[in-house]
Amino acid sequence: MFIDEADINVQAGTGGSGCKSFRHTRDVKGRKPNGGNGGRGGHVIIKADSGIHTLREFNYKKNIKASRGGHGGSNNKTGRDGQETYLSVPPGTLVINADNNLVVRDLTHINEKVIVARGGKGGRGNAKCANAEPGKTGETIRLHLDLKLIAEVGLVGFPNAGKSSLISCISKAKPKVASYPFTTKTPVLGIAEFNEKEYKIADIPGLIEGAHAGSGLGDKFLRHIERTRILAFVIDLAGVDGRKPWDDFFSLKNELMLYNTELNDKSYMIIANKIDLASAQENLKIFKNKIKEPFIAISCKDKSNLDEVQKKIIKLL
Ligand SMILES: Nc1nc2c(ncn2[C@@H]2O[C@H](COP(=O)(O)OP(=O)(O)OP(=O)(O)O)[C@@H](O)[C@H]2O)c(=O)[nH]1
Ligand SMILES: [Mg+2]
Repeated sequence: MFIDEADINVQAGTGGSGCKSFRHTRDVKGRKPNGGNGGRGGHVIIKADSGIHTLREFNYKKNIKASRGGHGGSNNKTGRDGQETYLSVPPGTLVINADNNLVVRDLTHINEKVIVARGGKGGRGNAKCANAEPGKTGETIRLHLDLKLIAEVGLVGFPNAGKSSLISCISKAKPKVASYPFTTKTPVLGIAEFNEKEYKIADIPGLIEGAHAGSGLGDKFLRHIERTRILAFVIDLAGVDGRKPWDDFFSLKNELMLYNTELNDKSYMIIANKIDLASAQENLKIFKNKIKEPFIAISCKDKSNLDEVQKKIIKLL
């Protein structure tokens, strides 16, 4: 299951207690305090890990606690620091303080990490202060994790337009392709390469008119194209499902605007797919007249004009 949001409670470890002890000697006056300090509690650290693709783990792991610091010992022995607890999340995860909605860190890079809760300081032993102290409590924080995929290109289109077919043709990602709508239910990332240039491309579930009001799978997946640099509208030029390709294009733009007007400021390209079909040939001229913008007619089936698509992507990037 692909989960892109999670709420968790995090608690860093408490510091170890300072030790109260005295050097043994027959002479009472010579009894010097020698209690060591407690160790620091473990931090809780969130790290972007390339091997993790969803926040699913946090569906059932909601309360996270790091270990406490070791207590101080006699002979000025300092307690061990508590072990850090690492939480792995997919790159592209926004870590948000749930109490004030402020972003703690946007973990966009692989291996980037952030300490979200600091372990409590260990208490001082009686060698350092007259009465040995207890360790300080570790920080606690409520976090909202919000995954927004990081890709350069986002594919947007009606179901069955051929988005998954396209990503399969130009990248190593092989999402399921089928002739029924909403085959793709979760976003898929692929790495494409063209002319020695590499870029990430995201295939997201199909969008239909009224998605902003919940029709189809809704528009929640558009969050995953918010951060892409460019958008590629994939249109079924053949109108296999009985709609008009130009209506599809205007509906898609409208849904994007209703979701977030900033999406309309992104550079985009238009890909008219299924040109191998006769009905697509018939629609070609009307499509040109109606949309009045450049587009690339392709066929994922025949693998025709795919280089043009890649060239245009590289140019826009
Ligand atoms: N004739 C023809 N059929 C195509 C072409 N590209 C894709 N198809 C077919 O169109 C159907 C839908 O393709 P998908 O790639 O699954 O479409 P999608 O946009 O990912 O669909 P959803 O995941 O449902 O949103 C499949 O039956 C494909 O075989 C094409 O260029 N020509
Ligand atoms: Mg698909």
